[in-house]
Amino acid sequence: MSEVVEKAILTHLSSGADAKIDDTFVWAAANKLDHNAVVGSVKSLLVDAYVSAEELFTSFYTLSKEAQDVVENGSQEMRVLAALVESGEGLSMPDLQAKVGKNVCKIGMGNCMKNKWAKKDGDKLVALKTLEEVADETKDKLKALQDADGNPEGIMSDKEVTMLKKRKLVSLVKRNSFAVTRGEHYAPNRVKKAADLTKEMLDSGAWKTTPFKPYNFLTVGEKVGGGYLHPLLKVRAEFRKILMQMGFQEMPTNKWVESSFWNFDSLFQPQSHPARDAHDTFFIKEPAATVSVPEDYYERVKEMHEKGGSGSIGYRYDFKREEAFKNLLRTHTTAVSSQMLYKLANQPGGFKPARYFSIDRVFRNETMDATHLCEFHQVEGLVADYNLSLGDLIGTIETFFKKIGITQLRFKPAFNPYTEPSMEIFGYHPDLKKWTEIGNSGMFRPEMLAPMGLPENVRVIAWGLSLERPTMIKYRIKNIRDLFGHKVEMARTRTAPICRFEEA
Ligand code: FB9
Repeated sequence: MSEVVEKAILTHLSSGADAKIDDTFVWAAANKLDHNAVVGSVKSLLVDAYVSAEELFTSFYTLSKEAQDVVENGSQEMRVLAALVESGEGLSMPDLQAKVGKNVCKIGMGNCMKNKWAKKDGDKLVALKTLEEVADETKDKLKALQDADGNPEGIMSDKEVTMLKKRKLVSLVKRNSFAVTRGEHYAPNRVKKAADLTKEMLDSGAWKTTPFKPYNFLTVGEKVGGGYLHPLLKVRAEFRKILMQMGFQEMPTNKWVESSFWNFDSLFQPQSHPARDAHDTFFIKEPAATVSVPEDYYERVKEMHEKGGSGSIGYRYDFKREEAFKNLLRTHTTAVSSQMLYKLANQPGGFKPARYFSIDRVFRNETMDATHLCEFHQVEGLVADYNLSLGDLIGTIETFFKKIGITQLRFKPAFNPYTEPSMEIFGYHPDLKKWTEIGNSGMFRPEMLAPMGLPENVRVIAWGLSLERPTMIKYRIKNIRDLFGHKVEMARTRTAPICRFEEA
C-alpha cells in the first residue's frame, strides 16, 4: 500500500520543480487516499530527502449530529416557538413534547425562556414573539460555520462559540498535516535503499552501485531480557570479593538445618540459655533429632559445660544428650564456624592457621518489624591463628569495613555466650551522617576451642553483621519488606544499579 501512496506523491510532484501538495489532508481526500498512509509515506520520503515538508496545524469546529439537524430543521427554540405560535393560545408541556419531541421541548423551551420568546402561564406555555419577530441565530451561526469549514473567525465571537460548545452542537478538532514539495534527492521513482550488504551483492558486485540506507546509530536496541541479581546477592558478591581479597575462604553453608549441638553446645552456649527455646529458635518437628555427633568430641563438650576445664569452671548443670540432638533452623552461621574449627583441629597433620567467612541465611523466631524478618543473611568472618589478640580482631574489622566505605569505627564491650571479650561494632556512615550499629564480634572462648582439640595457644577472632542492613543502606530501602519477601516489586530488582563499594 505505501508504495502506491509514495508513487502518487512523487508523481504529483513530477509536474514541475515547484510542484506542491498544499495540504496532505485535502490532497488525500481529493485522491481518495487514507491521510495517515500519506503522512507515513511523507515521513518515509523525508528520510531520504525525496521530499521536504512543512507541518501544518489546523484546528476547526465540526458540527455534531444535533447541530446538523438544527441547520436542516431549525434550532430547538425556533421549533418550540413555531409550535406555540401555531397553537395560538399556548400548549401544555405534554402537548408541546408531543408536538416537537421530549429533547427539543426541554432544550427549546429553556432557550425560548432565556430569549424571552415564550413564558409559562399557569400550566401552559405561551409564545411572546411571532416567527417574524425573531431570527434563528443558532441555526444561522451553525450554517455559517459549516460553510466556513468550521472556522468561526469573522462569523461569531468566542463567547458564542463557547455557548455552542456548551450546547454540544460544535466541538474543536485539531489536525496535523503537511505541505509537501520536492526534496534535495527528489526523483519520480523511489529507489529502494538496501538495509544490509548481502552475499549475493558481493558475488554480483551489485554492492558497488546499490544505494545503502545510512546506519541509524541512534535507534534504540531491543531491550535485552535476562536475569537480574537481587540487590542482596549483588552486595553478597561484593562482600565475597572483599573477603577473598583479604585471604578468607568461604565456608560451606548450604545446610540450613543444624543440630543444637553444633548451633549451641559446641559454642559453649548453655542448654538453659533463653535463645535455645522455641520463642527464639525454629526447632524441626521431623526429623526432630540429628543422627550423630563425633562421640569423643561430644563427651568433651559435655564435660566443659558440666565441669569446665582449661581454666573454666563450666556451667555446673546436667548436660542433656537429647537437648543437644534437637534439630533446628540455624540461628547463626557461627554453627558452621564451629564445625570448620573442629575439622581444622582434627585434620590430618593437625591445626593450620586459617581464615574463613560465611554469608548465608539464618533463622530467628523474632517479632517482625520494618527492619527485622524471622530470617536474614549473616556475614561472618573468623581468623584462627596462634596468639591472636583483640588488636588483631579490631584491625581485621577495620580493614573489612574500610573496604565497604566505613572508616570511623567504635567498639563497645558486649556479651555473647561464645566469645569473651565481645564487642559491638559501631560505624559512622558517610551517607546516613550518623553512628550506626554495624555488627558484633569477639574472641571465641577457650571453653569452645579446647574441647575441639585446638592447640592451647591458638586464638580465634571473629565478627559478624547482616547482609540486609548494608543492602538497605546501599539501595536506600527503608522497609525490609521492600527488599526481601513476597512483597518485593520485581521492577525494583530489575532496575537496581550495580553494587560497588569504594574503599574509603
Ligand atoms: O548488620 C548490622 N548492622 C549493619 C551492618 C552494615 C551496615 O552498613 C554497611 C556499611 C554499609 C549497616 C548496619 N547489624 C547486625 C547491626 C544491627 O543492624 C542489629 O540491630 C541487627 N543485627 C542482626 C542480628 O539481629 C538480631 C545485625 C545482625 C547481626 C548481629 C550480630 C552478628 C551477625 C549479624 C554476629 C556475630 C558474631 C559475633 C561474634 C563472633 C561471631 C559472630
